[in-house]
Amino acid sequence: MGNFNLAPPQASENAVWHDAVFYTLTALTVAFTLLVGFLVIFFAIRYRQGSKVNRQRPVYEHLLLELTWTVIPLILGVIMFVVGAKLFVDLRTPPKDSMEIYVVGKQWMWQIQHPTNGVRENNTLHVPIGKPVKLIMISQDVTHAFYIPAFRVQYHVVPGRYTDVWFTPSKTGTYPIYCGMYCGTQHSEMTGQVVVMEQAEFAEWLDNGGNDVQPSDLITAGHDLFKKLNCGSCHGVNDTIQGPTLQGLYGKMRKFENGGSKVADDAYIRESIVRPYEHIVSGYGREMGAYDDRPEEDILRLTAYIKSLGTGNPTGKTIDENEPHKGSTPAPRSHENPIATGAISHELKAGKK
Ligand code: HEC
Ligand SMILES: [Cu+2]
Repeated sequence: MGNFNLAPPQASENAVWHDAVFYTLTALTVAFTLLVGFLVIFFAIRYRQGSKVNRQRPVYEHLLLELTWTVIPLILGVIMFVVGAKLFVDLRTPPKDSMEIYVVGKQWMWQIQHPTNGVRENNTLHVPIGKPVKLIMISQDVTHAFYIPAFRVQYHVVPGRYTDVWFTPSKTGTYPIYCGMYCGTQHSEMTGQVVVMEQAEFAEWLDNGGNDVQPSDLITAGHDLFKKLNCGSCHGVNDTIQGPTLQGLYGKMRKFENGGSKVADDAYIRESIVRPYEHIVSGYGREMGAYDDRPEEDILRLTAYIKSLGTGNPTGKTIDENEPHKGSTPAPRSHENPIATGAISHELKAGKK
């Protein structure tokens, strides 16, 4: 409960005003509710049937009292209206010099593109501190709502029409993005984060093409995906207990647990990722989960990357993110390849099942 907050941090210039209006309205509402409630109860008790109070001269009119309870709330109401209306109009009027960023909402993710150099990011939005940012938004399917509580902004993201929302970040850090409009099964998972950076840092980030820039070639994209999906935790530079190496796999003859064999071509690699249990490599078990929920595009990328590690290793790439599960049996070196000695299948069968 240590970091339980009643309200999100105020990370945009408008958040301060938003909260001022919100809390003032809340305080006024509570104050008047208490005042009226108190008077109701007080008079109900004082003038209850049979109480011995003086009822000789009832008051039917009292101009000063009536003016007081009319004019004071009127003034307060007008002040709140003017401040609230100004805030509302400001919020709907992005400054002319705003930095523009495009946002596409779709079930169930946010795709973001920076127009200056086309940097794209998914579910992450990098913005500089102290500069007005205008998001131009549209939906690819149903109505969503782009919501950043720390900035106190939310606006509809509608199919077939551009909408916009703007803010000036005032505090560096990472804050959540939510979808604020129910949009189907995984609506609650349609989240992301906005990263507020120092201006210089942001300029550098943008110049470097962003962290999540989509690589244009398949192999690099496949390599990124390989890292992201943690394939390297089982597939390293050498065969290990966790899994066979994919180095030089393409075009190699594979032997299977059930006795069959096959040349590792594109189709085999695809099948090994999507339905790994179809052909279990000799010496291993059904350790690998099926990646059958990935789009074909991803499988293509992974296949291209694995091919690039192929016989002869034309790109000179090696799998570098090989970090077999920490705390498990240390990875055997290739010169003592347990598959060659047949040791691994015993170990696997004895230890893992
Ligand atoms: C939990 C460990 C684990 C993870 C994670 C894993 N694999 Fe595997 N993988 C294995 C094992 C064990 C085998 C050998 C048994 C088999 O054929 O299913 C294998 C086999 C393969 C093969 C066939 C290799 C050969 O020698 O014929 C390919 C290709 C492959 N995996 C690709 C991937 C890719 C791509 C990913 C990430 C998307 C991945 N694997 C993630 C454990 C893993
Ligand atoms: Cu949504």
